[in-house]
Amino acid sequence: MAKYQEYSNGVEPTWCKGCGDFSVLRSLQVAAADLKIPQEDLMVVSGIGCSSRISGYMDSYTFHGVHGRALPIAQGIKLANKDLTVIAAGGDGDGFAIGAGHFIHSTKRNLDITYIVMNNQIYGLTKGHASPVSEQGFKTPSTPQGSEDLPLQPGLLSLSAGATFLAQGFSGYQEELIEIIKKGIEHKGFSFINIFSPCITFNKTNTYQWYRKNLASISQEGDYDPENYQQAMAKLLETKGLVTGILYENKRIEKREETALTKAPLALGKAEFQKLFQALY
Ligand SMILES: Cc1ncc(C[n+]2csc(CCOP(=O)(O)OP(=O)(O)O)c2C)c(N)n1
Ligand code: SF4
Repeated sequence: MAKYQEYSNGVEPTWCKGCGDFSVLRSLQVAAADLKIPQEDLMVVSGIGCSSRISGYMDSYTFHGVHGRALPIAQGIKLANKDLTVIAAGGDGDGFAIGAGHFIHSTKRNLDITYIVMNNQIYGLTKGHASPVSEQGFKTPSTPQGSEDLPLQPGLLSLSAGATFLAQGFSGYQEELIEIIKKGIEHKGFSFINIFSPCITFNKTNTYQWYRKNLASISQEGDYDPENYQQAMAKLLETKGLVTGILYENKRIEKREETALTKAPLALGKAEFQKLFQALY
């Protein structure tokens, strides 16, 4: 039986004590252990930000990329070796600002990748700028009079881009979070998991207490059907996105076979070479 400790490289996270990302890291390790994913078959790719440091604490294959680019890197890795379990991870700035285009197109492309966003509704690493999901009126050094923009809703964005798996979790609800991550990894397609993960240092509004008070959970709702797209949309609109659980899963989608480049022959065979030669000359 695999243990979650096997997925830890023993490096002590530099996150502030109490940061929600500790819980996400542990949940990912427990999920990997429960699913018995061999460490050599697990790839964790991240962008840049406090949350993106998560790849630096995993004992698996990892890639700490550049800001906003976890998803293109993850997709390249998955196409090269489809036998890997590929997890992409990062913050709300990474995924919904600079990386927003990649988020939409990765959703649409639906490769079998799990995308974990640690959403603290702020830029933590750069010391508290407003992010695209910060609330209207949110005061930060970059928005001293309060953010004028309406917050983007990642769940609605993902559903409209053609999501086949959408879930939301909260660092403070670890049991639910572990189950969600496991289901996301098991889903054959692009799984988006938006996790409310408080930044205790810079975001004094969206705290653990605030989320506990404001988040609803659909995990306990007996009549909620995750295969119902309209219901998922309605739930997100009704709760303004403040809801946890598996909101939508489309299992009916037929997946195209991805050819693993690592499995393809490196050299051209004689027949292919002749065909190519004839086409050129
Ligand atoms: C191309 C580029 N632009 C900007 C930055 C500066 N930068 C680093 S992290 C970051 C945002 C961090 O916020 P988020 O992704 O939400 O992660 P968090 O730190 O909150 O976990 C920014 C703007 C950068 N490193 N690279
Ligand atoms: S600054 Fe915020 S997001 Fe970054 S480690 Fe500290 S609590 Fe976490």
